[in-house]
Amino acid sequence: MKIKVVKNILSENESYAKKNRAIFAKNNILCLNMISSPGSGKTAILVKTINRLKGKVRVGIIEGDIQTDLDARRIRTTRAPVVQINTEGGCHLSAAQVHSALKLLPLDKLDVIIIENVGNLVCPSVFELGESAKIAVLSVAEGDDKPAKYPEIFARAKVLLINKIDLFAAGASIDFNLKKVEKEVRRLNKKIEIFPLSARTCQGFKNWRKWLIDSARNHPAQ
Ligand SMILES: Nc1nc2c(ncn2[C@@H]2O[C@H](COP(=O)(O)OP(=O)(O)O)[C@@H](O)[C@H]2O)c(=O)[nH]1
Ligand SMILES: [Mg+2]
Repeated sequence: MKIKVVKNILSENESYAKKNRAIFAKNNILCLNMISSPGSGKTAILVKTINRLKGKVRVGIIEGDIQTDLDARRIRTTRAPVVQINTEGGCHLSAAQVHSALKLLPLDKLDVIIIENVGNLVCPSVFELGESAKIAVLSVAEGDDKPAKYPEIFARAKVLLINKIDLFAAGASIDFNLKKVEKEVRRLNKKIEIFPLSARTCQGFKNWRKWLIDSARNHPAQ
């Protein structure tokens, strides 16, 4: 019985994901679903990314959090359109929630929509939102064993951003072997693009920005 309930939830989610995909295709929008643990730096990366894409790519944001509009306020400082969703305890965004948020965004004026999912490495990787690609974020402060412990998201993501690399230069005492993580992640996912960067210093942003601009221009019709 339990299995049936899970199946129903996933198939209802899939029907909204399909509707969202149709909306993105109609408006020629690249949609990215950003997934990580809380505090890895998703919002900090988004603020710096939006500011670096001005004049090149028009970005809209959907913010998912359990409570508060704190992240939407941070995004608003960039003047990018943003919609905050509060899941009130839910550990991931659903395609239906994203569908409602899309009604509040100026779709005809956007090239890319980035969804910042609820901070969690597990549940958000299972619920499709209609995105073209998942972007995983892992910060060096979290330890280098996370891809081995939580393989699903690293196996499904198109891009991995390894954030907070400024902590190496700052001499912080952290156990994070970049080469080991890259090897482990590529074992799970041969095609993944990996960009080590820092939302604090903007080191490494050049390659991530280029990937976004190229993907916004060249993504296939969904
Ligand atoms: N040193 C350092 N701190 C960062 C970096 N990116 C984010 N932070 C800090 O990490 C904390 C969590 O960042 P936030 O963007 O809220 O993460 P989110 O929960 O994934 O959205 C904040 O205190 C940020 O200032 C970075 O590249 N380097
Ligand atoms: Mg955030």
